[in-house]
Amino acid sequence: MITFHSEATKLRRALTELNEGLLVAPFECPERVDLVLGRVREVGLSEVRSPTRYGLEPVLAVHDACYVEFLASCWEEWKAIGMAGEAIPNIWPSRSMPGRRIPEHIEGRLGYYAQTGETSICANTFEAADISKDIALSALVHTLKTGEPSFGLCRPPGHHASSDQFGGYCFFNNAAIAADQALKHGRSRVAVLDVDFHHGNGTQEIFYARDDVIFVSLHGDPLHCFPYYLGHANETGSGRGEGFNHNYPMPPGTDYAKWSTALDDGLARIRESGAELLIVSLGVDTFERDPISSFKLASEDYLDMGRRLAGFGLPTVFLLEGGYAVEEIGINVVNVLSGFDEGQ
Ligand code: OKP
Ligand code: ZN
Repeated sequence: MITFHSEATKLRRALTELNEGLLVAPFECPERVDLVLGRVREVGLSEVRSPTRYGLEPVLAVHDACYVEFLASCWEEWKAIGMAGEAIPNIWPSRSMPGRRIPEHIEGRLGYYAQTGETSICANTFEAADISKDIALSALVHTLKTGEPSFGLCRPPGHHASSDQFGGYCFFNNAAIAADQALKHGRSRVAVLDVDFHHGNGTQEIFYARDDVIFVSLHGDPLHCFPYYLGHANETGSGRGEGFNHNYPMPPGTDYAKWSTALDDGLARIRESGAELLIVSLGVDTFERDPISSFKLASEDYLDMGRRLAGFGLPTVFLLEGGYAVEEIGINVVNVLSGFDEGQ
């Protein structure tokens, strides 16, 4: 295992998250990185390397160019017109006014490119997202070259980011960018397995009509859980992508016995697809004491998860997604990774 990490991921330090009707300190905070890195070092999991810079070309291969431009300039534009706080969207092209014309005013553009309202844009958001995707790509390239597993300590996370919208703490879809680049490096089919508590709606949207990336997501049922509007079991792909999207929504309270049954089923779908590489969107907000989620996984379950993934036998890249605000985020992430090392 090799870990890729950069202190620059911590450059984004938002002050606000809209949660339960209040502006609170964001759950997705820079301290998460220190907790995970601290545990990687504590158990001597792996060497820790700095990422290589890959520029914007791999980003533009999955994200809309105007969306990327918006992210690059949003904070400066917001400040330039004298807005008092962070850039928080509060109006969207919704069902009753599904306008497709992009406004000029930054408040209108912010809503146009936003899925959700909890994620504030602040200084260095673009820079952190840019390095986060470099971490993902560095991990990918290492695994493609050596066949060895790698871990990208990405932050901000990526799996909610769609081709042209940010949300759920995500800006660039790190896993989607890595999967797409793996194809460009000659792999003919790649799997993204999303084990974060929340449905990976962005990854699903990006690959929904494609058969070269199979997407499998295990998550809280969108009838009850964020992101609410995508992630049902009958979303199986469109066109040539039909059969290459598999959702496993599960009710609040789901424990590892039930969860791991879904995992085995999802892995069987990936096996059938003939995928040559496994990218794991590794969120540990399935943990029983996660502050914003409602599954019941225990710390030792993550060891078993890692062992099962190793037993699956594909070259594997782990990319950090969610997992919040508790000491155990480091333990749980590293349990998956050391379980994987053990199971190989
Ligand atoms: C990002 B990732 C809590 C509501 C949750 C945002 C969740 C974003 C999750 N009251 N709102 O998938 O871990
Ligand atoms: Zn999550």
